[in-house]
Amino acid sequence: MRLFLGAALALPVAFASLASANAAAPTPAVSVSNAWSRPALPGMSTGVIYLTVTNHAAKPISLMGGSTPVAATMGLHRSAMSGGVSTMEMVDEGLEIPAGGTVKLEPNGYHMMLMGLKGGLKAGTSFPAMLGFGPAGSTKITVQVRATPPE
Ligand SMILES: [Cu+2]
Repeated sequence: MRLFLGAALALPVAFASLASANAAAPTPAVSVSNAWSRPALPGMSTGVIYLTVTNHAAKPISLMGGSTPVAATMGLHRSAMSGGVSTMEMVDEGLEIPAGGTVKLEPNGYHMMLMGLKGGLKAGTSFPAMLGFGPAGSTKITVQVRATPPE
């Protein structure tokens, strides 16, 4: 997985300023696997991405957000049960991945939320996306559209 430092990404200003303050820092050594999304019919406006991310660096990093050409916005969300109802919320502070640690974004937990889907997502196809990390760096991923989670 290639990593890009300072790639042009639509990320919050706070993240951008952190990134420039750490411009000399090494690119975070991150690998992403099992990135997948559920199928969506044309006309559906929202979708989700689940994935597994591993931080190979000696310092913690945070998954902050991202972007993809298939949707207007892509942000980090957390699902939770509230009074027996499943709800979800934006996670502005990011999701920390400990040094040497692996974190999974799975159904009923964290996910990347796609808003403003530009078309359907068909099972068996894939699409590109970019993940943004704090304090700096981003990585390009390929998301598989599938009806069931990868093994
Ligand atoms: Cu969501």
